[in-house]
Amino acid sequence: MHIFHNPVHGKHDGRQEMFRGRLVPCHETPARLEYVLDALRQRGIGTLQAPAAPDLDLIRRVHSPRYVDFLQGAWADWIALDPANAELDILPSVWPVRGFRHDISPSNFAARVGLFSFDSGSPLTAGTWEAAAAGAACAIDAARAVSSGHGPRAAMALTRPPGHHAGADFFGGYCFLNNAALAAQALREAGAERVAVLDIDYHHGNGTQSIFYERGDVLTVSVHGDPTTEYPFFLGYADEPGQGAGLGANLNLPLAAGTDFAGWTEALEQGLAAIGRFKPDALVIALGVDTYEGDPISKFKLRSADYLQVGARLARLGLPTVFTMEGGYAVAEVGTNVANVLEGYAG
Ligand code: OKS
Ligand code: ZN
Repeated sequence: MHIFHNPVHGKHDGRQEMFRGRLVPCHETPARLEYVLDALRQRGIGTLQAPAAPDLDLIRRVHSPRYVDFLQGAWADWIALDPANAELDILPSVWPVRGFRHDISPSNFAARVGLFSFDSGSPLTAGTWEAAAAGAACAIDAARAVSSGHGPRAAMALTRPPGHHAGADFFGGYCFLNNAALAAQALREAGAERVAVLDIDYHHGNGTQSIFYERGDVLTVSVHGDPTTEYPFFLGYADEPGQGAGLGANLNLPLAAGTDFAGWTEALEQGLAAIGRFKPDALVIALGVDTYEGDPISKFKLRSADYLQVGARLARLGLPTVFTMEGGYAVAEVGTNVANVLEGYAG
């Protein structure tokens, strides 16, 4: 398996996120990826390669150009406000909720940050753009790698920051560019007529869903903690079937907090059945391992050995497959669990 890893992921290194009235240390840390890299190297899984330069045109076909411009320039704008800001991260604090205008372009920096985000848990730092763009390049290159050969092939975009919460024009949930959506779009443009995205992170992939909600060429399926109690709360319910040309091309499978591997597997099988009916030419797996029983911010009960079976089950689809790295915060076990998925997949 080709593994595109992001050599500059560590440049995205948030200091703090807002949680219950306090600033607390970020869960989404550079160490997460280093554990995965160590586990893969130790077990000799895959060949690691760095990505080429990011295809900014493709990124601008998935994300709105004005959002990409904002992300690219945000840090310079922040420093321009006050050079002392270099010691601080950018954290959103004001949002245009119901009744506000979305068709305006405020020049105030806090207003622009709010226009392009949805929570105060996702610090934007000096190196966020560089890391996110290189991560997007990993996803695009992984898609192109599985498109170029004959028969089923698989590649992984082993990157952070993660991507599945990022929408066409907003960041949040630690995500800035939607790597899974970029992989799906790259697969389409490389010739796959129909692409399925299966999101098995603990959290609903709201960004991916919203990007493809009105498209019939990309099926989005997500198995996740019930948003009634779990982040991102405002999307990810069972009654979101897609719209317009995309009607019938979105499937949400929310599960109660506390769900174990048996219950989770039942939902996975429903998702796989929908993917089978869709008859995709290629597959993207948004792979979060925050479904692990020891995850500090999530509430499913998967065990490390279960991930071997998950990988084996996904391989049985026999489709060209791109994995993107999403959540997982039991830092020391993230490496074991991701490596188990890939080992199970390789068989
Ligand atoms: C509230 C908690 C934010 C949870 C973000 C979830 C990130 C994730 N401050 N998404 O898949 O793992
Ligand atoms: Zn997650």
